[in-house]
Amino acid sequence: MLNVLNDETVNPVEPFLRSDRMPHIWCPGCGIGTTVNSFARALIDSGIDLNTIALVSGIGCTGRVAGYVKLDSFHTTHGRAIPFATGMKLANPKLNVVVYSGDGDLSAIGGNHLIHAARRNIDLKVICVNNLIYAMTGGQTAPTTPGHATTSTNPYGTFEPAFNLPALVDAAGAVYVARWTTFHVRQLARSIGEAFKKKGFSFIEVISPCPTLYQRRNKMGDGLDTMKYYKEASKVKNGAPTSEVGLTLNGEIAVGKFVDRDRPDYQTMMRAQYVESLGERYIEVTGNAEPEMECACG
Ligand SMILES: Cc1ncc(C[n+]2csc(CCOP(=O)(O)OP(=O)(O)O)c2C)c(N)n1
Ligand code: SF4
Ligand SMILES: [Mg+2]
Repeated sequence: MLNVLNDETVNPVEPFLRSDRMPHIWCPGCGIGTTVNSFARALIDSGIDLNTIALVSGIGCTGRVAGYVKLDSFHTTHGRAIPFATGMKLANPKLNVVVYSGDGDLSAIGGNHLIHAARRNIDLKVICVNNLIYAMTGGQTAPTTPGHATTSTNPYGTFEPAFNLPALVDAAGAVYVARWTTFHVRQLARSIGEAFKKKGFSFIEVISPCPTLYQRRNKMGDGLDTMKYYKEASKVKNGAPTSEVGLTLNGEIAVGKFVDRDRPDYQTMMRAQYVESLGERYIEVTGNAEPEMECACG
């Protein structure tokens, strides 16, 4: 891997991808691939042992990330990436478990898992690509779709109040909450690196274009027009109260690190409770960071 990273003729991100799966399914101008680039940069910069990473996706255009990264990765059922990831973390606490999925997968069908994983402070790094709709299935309204947006299920405009995801996970107890857009590639990579250093439930929202379904229906132009909108409409508001960072159809996008707090994670609390009640009878599951087989990333 190191030789490849020093080879200027190879894109440094390439070793993190399953090139045999290319071309990928994402449309021109889609933001999901950009987020993968930032994720790979974060892995390079943090120097994290790739053998310790398990990446879990649900279903959706974003869910396809699991199939393209050269890591131990799992493409699970719709809405179930977090419970799957929780099981892995409990069985092998030494793993760095990343959940990489879409806004619909994580906050609609998977919404309960999201809030309870945050409440329990399970040590997971959640990267939520928020394109404000269910893209893969045709651009239906999601819990994140801003009011007045046009979608395939609300052709005359949406009218439901949308979730403000940073506020939701903050209220539930997440220890790290940040939001960037696909314009903020470096900041996103830095945030992912920070999340790897935190113990507990970390949530990074990435606002990302779906030019094919969301931008087109809402007359917002193509992928490049959306980058210009993200650049102009974003305001860095580190530490902003998450109740104030909700999104609107064409308005300001508050970005930055909103929450960075410390509290004991689920397994620390579990250990303390069981040691108190069971004493020496408590046998802890410590896990194993050594691969039983060499991982695909070689
Ligand atoms: C149990 C179940 N219900 C519904 C679906 C259909 N479905 C697949 S992906 C998806 C929405 C995904 O939206 P999101 O997570 O936002 O991903 P995106 O495609 O926008 O990246 C839905 C409803 C499914 N696969 N399984
Ligand atoms: S439908 Fe939208 S989210 Fe899915 S790949 Fe195309 S642009 Fe990306
Ligand atoms: Mg979506």
